[in-house]
Amino acid sequence: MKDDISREERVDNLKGMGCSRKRVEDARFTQGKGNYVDDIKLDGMLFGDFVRSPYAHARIKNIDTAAALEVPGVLAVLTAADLEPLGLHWMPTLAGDKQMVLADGKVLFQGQEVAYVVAEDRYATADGIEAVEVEYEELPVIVNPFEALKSDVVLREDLVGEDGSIPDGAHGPRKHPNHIFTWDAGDKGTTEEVIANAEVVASESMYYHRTHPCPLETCGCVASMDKVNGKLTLWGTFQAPHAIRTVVSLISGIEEHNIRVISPDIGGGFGNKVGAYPGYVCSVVASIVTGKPVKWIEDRMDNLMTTAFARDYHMTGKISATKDGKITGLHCHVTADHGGFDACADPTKFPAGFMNICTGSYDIPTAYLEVDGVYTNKAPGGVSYRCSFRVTEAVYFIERMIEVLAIELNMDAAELRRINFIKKEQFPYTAALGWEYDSGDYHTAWDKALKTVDYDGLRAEQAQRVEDFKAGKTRKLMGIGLSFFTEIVGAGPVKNCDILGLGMFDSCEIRIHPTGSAIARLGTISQGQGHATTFAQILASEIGLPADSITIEEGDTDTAPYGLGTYGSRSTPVAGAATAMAGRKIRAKAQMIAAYLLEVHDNDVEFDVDRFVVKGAPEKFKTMKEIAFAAYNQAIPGIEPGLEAVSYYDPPNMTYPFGAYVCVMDIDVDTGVPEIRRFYALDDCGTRINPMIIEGQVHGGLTEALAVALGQEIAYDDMGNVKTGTLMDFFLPTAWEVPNYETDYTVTPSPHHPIGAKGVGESPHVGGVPCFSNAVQDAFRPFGNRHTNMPHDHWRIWRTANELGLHD
Ligand code: PCD
Repeated sequence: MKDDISREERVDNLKGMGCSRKRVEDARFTQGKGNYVDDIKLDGMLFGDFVRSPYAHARIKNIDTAAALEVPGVLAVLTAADLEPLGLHWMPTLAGDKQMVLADGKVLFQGQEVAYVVAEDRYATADGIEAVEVEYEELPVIVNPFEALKSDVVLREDLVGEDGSIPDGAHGPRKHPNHIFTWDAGDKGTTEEVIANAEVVASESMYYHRTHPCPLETCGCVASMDKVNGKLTLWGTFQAPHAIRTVVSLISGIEEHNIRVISPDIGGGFGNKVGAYPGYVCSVVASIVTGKPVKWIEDRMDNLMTTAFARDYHMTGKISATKDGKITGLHCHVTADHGGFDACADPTKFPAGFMNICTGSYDIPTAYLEVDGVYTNKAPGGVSYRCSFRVTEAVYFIERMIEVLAIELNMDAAELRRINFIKKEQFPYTAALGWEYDSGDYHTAWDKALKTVDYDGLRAEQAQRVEDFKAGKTRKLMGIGLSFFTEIVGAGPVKNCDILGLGMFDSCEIRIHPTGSAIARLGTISQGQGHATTFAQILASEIGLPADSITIEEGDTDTAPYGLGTYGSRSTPVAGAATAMAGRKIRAKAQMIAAYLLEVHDNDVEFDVDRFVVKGAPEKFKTMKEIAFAAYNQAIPGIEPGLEAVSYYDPPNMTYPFGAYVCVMDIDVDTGVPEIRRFYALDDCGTRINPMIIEGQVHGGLTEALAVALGQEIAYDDMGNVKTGTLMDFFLPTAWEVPNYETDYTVTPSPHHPIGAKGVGESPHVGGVPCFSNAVQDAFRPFGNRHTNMPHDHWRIWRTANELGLHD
């Protein structure tokens, strides 16, 4: 048989890996046909919402719900006292701590959930909330973690013995009632010795402020208990639907097969939707109590003030080097502000996430990291924002330390990076703090970046600008921001990584239909990343059916295989690998079928794009479409009918994407307004599945980086009031602030991933924040600046200029 189309056309028809296939989900998103949790409307559905504390720290003297229950439409008001008999007034957090579902005796942060009002509609609920009377007795507030460790005020009375003793926490001994854990990594003795005897040492303290991912869609759920069949269905904004099912089962006692968790379309997750919130628990209880479906949807202020924050790390570092700039040691101490409950979503063994990637992209012989977690009167969380596991903090830390060391050495910061990079031939490379980097070629990426932006030319221009400024010819300074980052994404392996005991593998199940189309289901869940587009591309290349003929389904625990969800850029490294592996199982069976149909031995056929051909006789072949039909409709001796496969993939290691970023910025010293003239981003995420989607991911991550570096902040006053709880005060960049990004890439495949792919979603944020910050700091370097803290909003930039005497 002869084909009328060429091999290239056959490849193109598949729209497989490497193709900028248009996003299949956009047809519904752009036409308003998405189905988000608030679009779910069920018969008789009720609405629940919270009475929240106006105080950051207070004792609850009394809650009077009588008047609320009189409000027309109000059906129930839940308090901790109602949840207590069910054992649901507290819930476990992802970090091994426990958290109040509803205020039990006291509140620990502003906005904390005090009572849950259930009514016939949202308006009646709001009226009911107004009518609940809570008597508070104010307690002293602590918003500073350093003060918390010195204070006599005990925030978590539940964690102190009656005799005042301090029992161990989930991560070992605690040294003060407000202390959560000390966690360390590396060689303390050697590191301190190396630094004490070094030729050059640079020290710096920096604060990576508290911020929030602020997804377009806030968190919410609909709980529906079918008492007749004993089935609970829970729709919600869950980044990890299976984990939610298991946790709901464990804490409610409902058997897991009677719980169906569904994540419908999600309007951005960014880590905000990984954890479990009191709203989920209260909605489930309310549905069980009333026998009706109950919806809970946050408003914007609830979302900003009470759900998973990000960062809030106070970091102090020492970096040592030889006179010619070879780094010899790194020391880092972190005071981590976790708020009122430790609800960080880090793997169990890593209470400070992957902060121990803080040696960055450099060959540093010895290092030591120590992190102290602390309770304060702030909201819990610490999971989120385009970096689940504290990689952003780690990369910010090392990329600032490098800049400070460059100042100390009076050396160019690009050159300092170059001479310390881990070399290509050193991979796989074991870092001083324990990680094994899978692959990298940093020098190639760095050289490409510096050449593209004409780095030397930029430095010459900057020097001229400094002269002109000093001569009074301009009021604008020029900053060149550099950053080179190494990310760590794709948790598992199961042996290292679990969350609350749930091992971090992932899964894919494929069912090929007789006519040669397919459905694949995964344990992950897209929140906008485009999984329905890209996972079909992986399969198209693996099994030779067009991506357009493959449906990808995620997020329904009744149909999808068990998986740990989407965060930490783990979908491509873990579920993407599972997809390829399941595809290969399909291919192996298809090979046997093809051989049978072609009347040759299994080993005499080989896969070619969309078919199996007889080796040496390409005119003899069976297409995958034909094979699929035969799999169902032809009796083949020794082979059972059907064409399905499943893979549960436990990765041998994480993947280590990296990138080189350069930002060129002009700063008006009189207004403090920065103007981003150029932003160049080179990303290496190994094998690229969909270049267009990667570019979109980079644009999104950089824009969130710009936000965090240049203004976004969850700020508290001394009384624990959130000062930035609305979008009037919380900076969300728009097209107005966002520059034109130039994207670029190199490809260094992961050696252990079946298709060589690494994650990319988090990378631009991780690398972007230090790049924007370094640009601001670099503009002031010629005038004596060493370090100023983010966010670099207009007034802080102005203040830096002022402090450096540039307004005199
Ligand atoms: N890719 C390709 N290639 C490669 C890689 C990748 O193509 N090599 C693509 C994929 O397929 C997808 C994306 O890209 O689609 C992404 O991916 P990844 O990296 O793997 O990731 P994932 O897992 O999927 O996701 C996650 C991420 C995160 S983490 C975040 S934050 C964010 C990002 O993602 N989020 C979001 N991005 C995004 N986008 C959107 N639109 N939305 C959202 O929400 Mo976390 O941890 O959670 O914090």
